[in-house]
Amino acid sequence: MEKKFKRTTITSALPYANGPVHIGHLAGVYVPADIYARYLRLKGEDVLFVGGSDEHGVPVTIRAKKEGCTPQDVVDRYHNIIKKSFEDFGISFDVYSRTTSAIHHKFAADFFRKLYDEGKFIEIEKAEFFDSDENLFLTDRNIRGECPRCHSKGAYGDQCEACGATLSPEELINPYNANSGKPLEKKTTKHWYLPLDQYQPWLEDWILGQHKEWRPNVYGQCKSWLDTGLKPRAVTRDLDWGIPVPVEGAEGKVLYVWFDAPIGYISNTKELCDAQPDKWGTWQKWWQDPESRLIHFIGKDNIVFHCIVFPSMLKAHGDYNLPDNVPANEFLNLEGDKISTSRNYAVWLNEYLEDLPGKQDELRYVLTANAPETKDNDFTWTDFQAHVNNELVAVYGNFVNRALQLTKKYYNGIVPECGELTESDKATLAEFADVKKEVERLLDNFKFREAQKEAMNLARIGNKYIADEEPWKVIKADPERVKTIIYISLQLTANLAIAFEPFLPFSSRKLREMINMTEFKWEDLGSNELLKPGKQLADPALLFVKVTDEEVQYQKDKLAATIRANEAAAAKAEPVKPVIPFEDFEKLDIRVGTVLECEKVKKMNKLLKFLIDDGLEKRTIVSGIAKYYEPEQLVGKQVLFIANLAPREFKNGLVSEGMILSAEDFDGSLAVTTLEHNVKPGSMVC
Ligand code: B3M
Ligand code: ZN
Repeated sequence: MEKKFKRTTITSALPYANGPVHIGHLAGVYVPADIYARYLRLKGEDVLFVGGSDEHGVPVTIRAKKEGCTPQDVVDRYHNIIKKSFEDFGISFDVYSRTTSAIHHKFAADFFRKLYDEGKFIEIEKAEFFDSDENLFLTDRNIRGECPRCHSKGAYGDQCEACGATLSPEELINPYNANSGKPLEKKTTKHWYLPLDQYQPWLEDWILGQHKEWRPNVYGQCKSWLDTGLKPRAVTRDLDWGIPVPVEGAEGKVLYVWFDAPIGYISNTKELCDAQPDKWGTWQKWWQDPESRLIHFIGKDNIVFHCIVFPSMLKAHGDYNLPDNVPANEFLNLEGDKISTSRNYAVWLNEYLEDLPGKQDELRYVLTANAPETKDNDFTWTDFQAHVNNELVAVYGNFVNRALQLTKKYYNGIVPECGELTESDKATLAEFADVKKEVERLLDNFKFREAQKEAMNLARIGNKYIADEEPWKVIKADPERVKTIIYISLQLTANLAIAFEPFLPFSSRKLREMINMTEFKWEDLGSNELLKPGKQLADPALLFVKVTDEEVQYQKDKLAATIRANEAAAAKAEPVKPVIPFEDFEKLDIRVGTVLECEKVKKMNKLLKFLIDDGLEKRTIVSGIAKYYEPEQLVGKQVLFIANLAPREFKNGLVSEGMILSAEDFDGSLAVTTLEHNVKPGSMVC
């Protein structure tokens, strides 16, 4: 049985304030949450849309260390950048606050304290990895070492990226600090744990039994966590950045960021309600009244925290509503690659608007059209251009422009009277009356991608109608009939302004201004009396303009430059090989040789064959540098070569008696080593 709710509390994941937000965040969390909030508001429902920055946690401290500033400096900077990006993209939060606020600190500490006092935590003491230089316990992700399964170096404390194994730091061979490379020792420390295992039976019933309607990816992930069996989870950390654990004997410990962050949804609500009690009532109304419904919008990496950990915290506390739904999205990739903050591989929202000013709705549209609702999806600039040009410009914009231009041309921009309806008029009206029901059904089920498609169908209906009716032809023979055609087209136009409002708020507003529609509500969608005859419309302007090939190329070039920069950085970061004793070096006989002859090798286009004067005799050496030199460039030059390397035979029978030394540049190209001034051939290199 459907429960009836009086109001809806919508939360969207609090982004970490250690970098700007990118299109992946927007697509996965904020655009869908915003569409939903706008839709409910348009329906006249009571809605609260909560956002905020997640400002604690280790990544913030790492960034601060790298930049030589305080964690507070880092979060101040990014909180402001992120907040502004959300405003710029029309994400209509009712409150956007931050977890460093005094209200939040107190609220989260009180929450912890209540659970602590009621004996809801267990205390566990155990040895953990510790870096004595930095006086720091390390998180799993900041510990690296050799994988116990595949023995690749550099596996993380939680996972080996080479073989995919899930690991714990204890399993790593020779663990070291991922940031400094320093080997780690172990030190005993005490923490408080939420015994999730005790909540397992309850969670099984609540999620697996009562929430079969959740998205399959969400339900499936919960089920797999539950099938594996839940374990107690630490809710405190040894760290000097965060909310101090409000318990005696907990000096130097803070609440784990994933304990305090979701409480931020509640404390941010409190901040809003305390500031405007007349408008919002009490925060308890939004979080504890059983007639309020709670919806969390998140990305898939946050599912366990929002479906298992946070609900267990709320359950342990006892006074709170549990989420009604958690429509988590999968990931958005970019041009076939994983978006990555640390590799700077992303389309950052602040940069997008610098490059493509005013095109907020274009991005919102494309991100929803490609929303990663059921599987990971890919954003490409070519696809972005196609969606904008072929749909927003050619369908929606084109229809609206035709309807408004014709009204201006024939009726000075005044809405004409509607005459008698033909069968085709009636069919068109019936078609767009149906769209409302369909869009609603989809939005109610968090199917934003399909819902937007339906809205676009309205515009397609309009385009087809005008194309079929050909008012520009009919106007000569039957001017009365054209009034009806334009009247209907204008009603469709007004419907589009409503239907697209949740998805494309900027262009919707622009359109409403053009048609002088001040009042509008979702209920009106499907009506053919939105614009009354005699109403004066404003001057039409284009709703959307095409994205040019140059704009697309510019963005592609920018990403390519990032990839190149990353490759260069990775090459630079290639660790130095293990230390060797001097005797090992002495085993190598490196000498100077003079190139007597040099030629290409038939059918082996990478190779050059050298004849070298090595001081005693002539020897042949083959080297894979043909791509970088013409043979004649090198004749007469003195090069360095290894004289005592075992001879190597190539497929064609050619034997190389040594190896010429070359330097490999970061782009993979080779430069042969030569001498600053000539010496006798055969001279030793030492
Ligand atoms: N800051 C993780 C993330 O941005 C985390 C979400 C907190 S929601 C309470 O993916
Ligand atoms: Zn491995």
